[in-house]
Amino acid sequence: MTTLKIAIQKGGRLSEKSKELIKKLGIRVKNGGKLRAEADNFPLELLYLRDDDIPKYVARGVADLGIVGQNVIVEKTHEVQEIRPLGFGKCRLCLAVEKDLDYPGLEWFEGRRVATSYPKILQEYFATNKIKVSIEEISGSVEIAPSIGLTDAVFDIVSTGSTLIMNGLKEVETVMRSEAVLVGRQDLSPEKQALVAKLVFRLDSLLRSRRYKYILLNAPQASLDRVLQLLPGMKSPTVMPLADESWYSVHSVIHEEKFWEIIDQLKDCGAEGILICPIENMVL
Ligand code: PRT
Ligand code: ZN
Repeated sequence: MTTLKIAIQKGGRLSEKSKELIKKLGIRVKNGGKLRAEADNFPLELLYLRDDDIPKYVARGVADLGIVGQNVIVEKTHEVQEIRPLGFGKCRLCLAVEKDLDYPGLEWFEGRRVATSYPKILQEYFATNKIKVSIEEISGSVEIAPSIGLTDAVFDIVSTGSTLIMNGLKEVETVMRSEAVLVGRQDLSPEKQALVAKLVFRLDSLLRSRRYKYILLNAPQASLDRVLQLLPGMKSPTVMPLADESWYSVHSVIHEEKFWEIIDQLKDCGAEGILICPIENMVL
């Protein structure tokens, strides 16, 4: 039988969220070894790897799918297909300098030394901006490089920014933004493509559900039409009469982007008892 192989980070910032995602896709993973595990209700095998190796394993076909940060995909330049952004592991890759420096602009970097674990992304960025720098590749604790006199600046991943601050540095340029993505190898067999399509169908339903909320409210008959205009729903809202004939119960879904704006307008229409619930899955 055909089995898909998915590579996820073994231990690190993306591991827990990757495992949680697989669970939310309805996949039950049997307790396996440290390096691999199998699912018992979907033809899927999990390979636990270092994130840096995931693009190569997927490109070479050792794994069919992978979950990894876009930063690693871009740095490693292996041919993999980005299937969906996953909404976690969000960060940015930034240039940072000593906090007291009066930074004039990118030209400051001309002839300077920069420490990073992402030399390819950085080299390409400076080449595009026609600035010559000397890149010092180091594999960890990049932030201490200026204080120990190794380099003049750093290029590193930032999420809250507190690591930079703790090391007396400040962000001066954002080079790229990143989040975890589902990647796939090219040239999958038709059987494997069918399995990937099944997983992506579930994933889309899950990702869509995160952008919407289920809303229930009571609306007075006099403003029912206005309330319904505010709540178009997936097809149209559900409307049920209450025991008190001048009131209706209305159920619908709303997009997170317009959430507060709509709630304010509903209140202005006299809506009461507004309940907002998360949606687990949204299958179209
Ligand atoms: O062992 P393995 O090689 O698998 O893991 P790793 O140590 O290389 O990576 P890991 O687990 O640290 O990160 C995995 C991925 O998470 C990265 O490739 C990014 O895509 C993503 N990510 C999201 C981050 C961060 N946020 C992040 N904050 N990766 C690293 N950091 C570091 C950052 O460099 C800083 O030193 O965390 C520190 C704290 O950040 P602040 O800004 O919140 O202080
Ligand atoms: Zn790594």
